[in-house]
Amino acid sequence: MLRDGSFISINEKAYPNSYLHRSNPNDVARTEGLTYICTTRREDAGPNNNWMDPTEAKERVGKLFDGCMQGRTMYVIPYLMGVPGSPHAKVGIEVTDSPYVVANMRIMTRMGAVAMDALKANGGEFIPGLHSIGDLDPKRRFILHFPEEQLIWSIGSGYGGNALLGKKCLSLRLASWMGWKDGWMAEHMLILGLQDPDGNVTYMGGAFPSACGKTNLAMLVSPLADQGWKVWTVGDDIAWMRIGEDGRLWAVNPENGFFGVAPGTNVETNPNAIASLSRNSIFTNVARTPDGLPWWEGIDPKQKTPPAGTIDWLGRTYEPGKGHAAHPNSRFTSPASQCPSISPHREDPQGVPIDAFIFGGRRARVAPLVYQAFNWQHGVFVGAGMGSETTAAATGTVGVTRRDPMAMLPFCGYNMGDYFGHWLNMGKKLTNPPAIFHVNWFRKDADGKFLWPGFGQNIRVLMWMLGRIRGTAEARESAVGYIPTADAIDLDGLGLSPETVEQLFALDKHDWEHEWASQGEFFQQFGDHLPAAMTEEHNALKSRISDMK
Ligand code: SAT
Ligand code: MN
Repeated sequence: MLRDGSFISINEKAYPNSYLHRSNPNDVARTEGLTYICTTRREDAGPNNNWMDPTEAKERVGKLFDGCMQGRTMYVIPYLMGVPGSPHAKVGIEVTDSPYVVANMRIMTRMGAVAMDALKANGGEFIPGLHSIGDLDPKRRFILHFPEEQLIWSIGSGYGGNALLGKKCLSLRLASWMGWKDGWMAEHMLILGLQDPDGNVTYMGGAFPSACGKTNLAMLVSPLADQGWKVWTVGDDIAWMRIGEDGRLWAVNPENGFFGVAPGTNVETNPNAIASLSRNSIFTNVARTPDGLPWWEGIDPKQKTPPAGTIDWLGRTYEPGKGHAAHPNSRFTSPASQCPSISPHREDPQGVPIDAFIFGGRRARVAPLVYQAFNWQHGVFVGAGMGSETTAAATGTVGVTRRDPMAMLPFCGYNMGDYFGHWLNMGKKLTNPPAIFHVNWFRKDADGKFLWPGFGQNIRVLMWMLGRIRGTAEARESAVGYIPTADAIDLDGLGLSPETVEQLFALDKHDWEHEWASQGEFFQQFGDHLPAAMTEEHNALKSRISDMK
């Protein structure tokens, strides 16, 4: 790759064994519009997915695969998603003509002998994935999933979730289908452990859309470490969860690395990510300084522009003031084992027990800093009604609010109406269901400034959640859920004015009327696949909003 220029060296002293890759400029993010679920019945894919008939898909896209690897090397990647030795781990085999994909998969999954051993142990069962970068023309780009036969075909893209087939394709789209059929859950969730001053660790799963801070929250460095509060990282993107014999939900991170958003990552916002990416890492679409260092917007909290002579993500000399040096969706691929906060329980085959779910999105308005759902059914509704402003993680307009239930809109491999039903059913089987919360770190004031400091200080919100789980933290009932009472969250030392605190927790009747209507429009497309319980919750919310002042 160094020889053919698809890898560019990075300063070996500063970042041992690390490389830069520049993708094709038309291939810099997941392409949701070119992603399909191919099921026999259209309604199984649901209105949340693009659909193609499986036979038609194979004929149409099969033609594009004809001879596509001619003159290239074909790689066969056996990989394991899940913990080695666990009966729930899944073997995938990806065939690809992209060495960049191989190198990323080597970090993101458990590859090679460990997967072959699992294959022997499970009687030869695996999920095939066929991948070619094709000619990289978006007109001939397709990411196809065949959930009924558990098969993936991807052509025309070499980027992230489009091409690293173990990630979104296998571990979310196909796995969510399997979970639906077999009674478990595959979710777009980070998994973290919150350690209290007595050393007890409580595990939480957090669903946030791509590029909304999952990696930062999963790797949070506690500003209250001297008081004994700490966060452990189990995973930053995907959780597979099963009901244990104790009636609790147990979660495993099926991945082995991080594919994190680079811009904004620095020693202050996420020191654990900086440590994770300090060696054995791949940087995609970041800039490169004359010293051979990777550079992105926000890599240095103090320095806004890169050193003179920096080469931007497109390979041109960067001119200050002219756009970004790094692409907004530039990424680092780094081994999970290099994260200083990695949990000692990351590789426990049974996973870790989950006591809370955190749903959240990017909302300049509407959603308060935190609230708790009244119960499981209401919590499922809170997740289903989630909205978030779009980010650079997918191609398309950035910053428009869209409904993104459980942050799974681009990743649910079946009809989302049925998916809500699956969540409700799982709740019925759990004797000890996680408490459900909604957070919004991104609320802004009238001048467009963030109200909440975020990052490490988010631990204060996690501490309140822990208090709620234990029955020690206070809350008041509001139209949308339980909201912390005035001093139930420890805000000591943050220097927030009383007005800021009030704005953080304020509910605006007009905003919520809009929110309610937008949720209704979204739900309506699922027709009779939408569980009655969701309509019930939506109606109940309406009456609570109308009682608001
Ligand atoms: O899908 S990717 O892995 O490219 C990144 C994301 O959207 O989370
Ligand atoms: Mn993700």
